[in-house]
Amino acid sequence: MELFYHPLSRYSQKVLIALYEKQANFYPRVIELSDPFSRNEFKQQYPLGKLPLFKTRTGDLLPESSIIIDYIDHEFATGTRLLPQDYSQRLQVRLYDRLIDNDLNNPLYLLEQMEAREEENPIKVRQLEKEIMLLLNELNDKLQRHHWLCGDAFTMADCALIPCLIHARNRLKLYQLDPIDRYLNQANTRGAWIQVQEEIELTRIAVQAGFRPIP
Ligand SMILES: N[C@@H](CCC(=O)N[C@@H](CS)C(=O)NCC(=O)O)C(=O)O
Repeated sequence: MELFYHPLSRYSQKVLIALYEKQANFYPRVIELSDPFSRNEFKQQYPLGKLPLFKTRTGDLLPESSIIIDYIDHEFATGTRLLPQDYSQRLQVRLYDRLIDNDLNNPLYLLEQMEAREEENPIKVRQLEKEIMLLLNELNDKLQRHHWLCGDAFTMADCALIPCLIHARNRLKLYQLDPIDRYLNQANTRGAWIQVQEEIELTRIAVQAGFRPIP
């Protein structure tokens, strides 16, 4: 099994956390989407050209972070169960996974794109920040009642949330939201996330030193 990914892509980080939680064996294949040669080569294999992408045991290609996590949770009996067996609990996990991708990860990405392009549009920035804060406040309330996002157990919803919160932390003053702050400290002691963070750090250092193109 192979994972095509980039260590600085949040959707890739989400899947990496899941793979480490499951103690799954896989071949890591880092793809530099910012490098035209590497991008074209990847697109020949997967024309939509998005990361992460997973090659299954039977050689099928699976895109979409949540679908990949569903597959590996089913495929590996080891480690953390990421999608609860109970139907209503599983529905909650799927719901929050969708909300986080659509209403937190994607607007965060739009903000980063605007910054990278040095695009001046304060109204759009405020609108995106408001959208993000609406969901963060709801997550904050939920975390007041739960240890992990959807209960006592770590799930796919946490795989989706942790990388986003780390990126949102400085920009959005998350330390004012106590339950989210507590959750972040707790996430920082989780083995799977520590492993992902190490790779993020090494990649950042390589990008800063000019050894790798900026994603
Ligand atoms: N819904 C997809 C989103 C994947 C996605 O947007 N990946 C970004 C990197 S974080 C990407 O590959 N962007 C390159 C592009 O859009 O050309 C998932 O959950 O995996």
